[in-house]
Amino acid sequence: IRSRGVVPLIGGERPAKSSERFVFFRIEDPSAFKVALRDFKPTSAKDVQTNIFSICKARQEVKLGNKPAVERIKLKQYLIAFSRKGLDVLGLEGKKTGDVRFDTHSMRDDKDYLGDQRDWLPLFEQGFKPEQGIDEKQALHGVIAIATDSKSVLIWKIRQYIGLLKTPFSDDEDRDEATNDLKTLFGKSWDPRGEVDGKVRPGENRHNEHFGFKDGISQPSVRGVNHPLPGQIQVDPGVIIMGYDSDPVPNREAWTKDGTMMAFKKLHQSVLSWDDYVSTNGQRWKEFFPGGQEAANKLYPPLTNEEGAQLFGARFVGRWQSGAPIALAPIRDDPDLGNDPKRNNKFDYSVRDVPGVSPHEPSDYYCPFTAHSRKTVPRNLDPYVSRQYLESGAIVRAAIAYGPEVTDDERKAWQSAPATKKPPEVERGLLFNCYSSHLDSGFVRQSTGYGNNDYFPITGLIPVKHGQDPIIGGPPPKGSSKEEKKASLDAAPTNQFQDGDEVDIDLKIPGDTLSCYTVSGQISVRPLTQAAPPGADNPFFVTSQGGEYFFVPSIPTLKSWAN
Ligand code: N7H
Repeated sequence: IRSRGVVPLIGGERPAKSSERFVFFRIEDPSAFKVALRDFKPTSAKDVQTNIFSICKARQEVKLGNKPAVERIKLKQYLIAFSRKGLDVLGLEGKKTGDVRFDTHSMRDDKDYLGDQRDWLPLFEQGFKPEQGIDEKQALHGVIAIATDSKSVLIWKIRQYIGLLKTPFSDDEDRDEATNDLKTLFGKSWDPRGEVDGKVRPGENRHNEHFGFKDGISQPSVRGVNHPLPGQIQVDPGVIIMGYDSDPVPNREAWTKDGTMMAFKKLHQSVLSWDDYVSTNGQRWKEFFPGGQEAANKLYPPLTNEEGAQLFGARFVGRWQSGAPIALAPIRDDPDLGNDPKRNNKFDYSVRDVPGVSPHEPSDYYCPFTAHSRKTVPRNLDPYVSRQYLESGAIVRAAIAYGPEVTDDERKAWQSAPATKKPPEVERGLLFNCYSSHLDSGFVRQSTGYGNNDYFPITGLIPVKHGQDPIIGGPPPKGSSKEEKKASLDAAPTNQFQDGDEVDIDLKIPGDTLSCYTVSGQISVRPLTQAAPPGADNPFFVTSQGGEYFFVPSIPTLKSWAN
């Protein structure tokens, strides 16, 4: 898997990247494109591991006082992936990947279904006509991701002493150089339609996304490929890579083996609105304190308003900004826990130490059911949902932040504007991308079956309305015209179902007849007191700007396409 698969990150390894560019393209001359493919070298998962190893080794040498073998490590890593239209153009029309969604839909077809509430960027909208679907002459055919990282081993040592955290070399230059090389290589055979650039945040925020939370902590560990860290969720290889154990699609065509599906989404984050919402509501910390008001009154010292705001934000995410899970640190942040990879995934949301709370039932005593990381990976829903079903929904995430840091001037201007006339927020957020062998089991299930589903996680025999995921939630708009959709969102941005509706929640693993079952029943609505999603006047803080589904071929398959 490691040397054949091009997934740039498998289970739990941090990607060696400081900067990443996604070049979205159309293939203009398929034969010439295939000739160029001969000289295109995608980076294998094994290469990524070797790169990380060489950085660690050089740093170790410096630590021991030896001269490192290399003084500057420049990494340029590439991944190529194709949309369904792109595969067709390459001559694979009629050849199915086996992923029915990918074979029959572009992400644009699923815009409403995924709950994307606002207009997309023209790059991802290109030529889409609601009645006819994607315009063949405009559709994106593929993407090349270029991830760069430039590290000076010696300067890193000096930085350790003087605490200088700025990157001394520009990863952007390497990225631009790599883009130019690609443009020369593919020449007139392609039309690069748009570039979307991501960059890790500077200094101590390097591993944080724009709301300030450490990202990339929890990844599935692939059985037989890597050693799991304590508590890390383990999945069979076929959940992530096509053609192995637990691949939900039986009898895939041979060319898909070692490939994977990638879902890309550009997600805008309203950082100032988030900060404001969290700090305003943080003062109410006693209302959502584990154990209730009585326990909150006994806490000594009580939380400051700032700590209350941090707790409020942490209950939205399921982790503190440091990465510490609130399931283990429910009241105050614990940065040592957040930074310790051997402990920061060692939990499964069971509550074992509270009298009156059953350790054998899902409980939201410490962590709300709606917290983003719990919605997307509930870890344990015994006895209601099988572990096998939860495992089958795993994705490998490889997101990177984009956009500038918030400046003091921007913050001041935003804060001083009246509530009804806030200036639009600067374009910044997350270039989300993830991998799994099957879109409906992974990305799509997490978005629609989990994030946008008020009734997930299943916590009893009768569905209970917990609410939307406050980070990625947002129900599909109602109505058919643009105006109707907008009106429905403005009127009720958080309600997908009405009180008293009948719901069916399908817990079926495709291709598996043993563990299929459906929970259905009448809704019992519960007040959303725990960590209520933003209200009508404060819509969701993450807005999708568009994206696409891509198939990432294995290196041998890619080479077999080259002329
Ligand atoms: Fe999420 N955030 O900063 O709030 N996410 N996410 N995500 N996310 C996670 O464990 C975030 C998005 C998952 O195993 C953390 O790495 C933001 C989408 C999954 O415990 C944080 C955005 C989807 C996990 C964030 C965003 C997911 C996860 C905790 C968009 C899937 C692992 C750190 C702007 C469709 C859960 C960590 C587990 C964790 C944030 C998007 C899925 C901090 C800001 C679109 C599976």
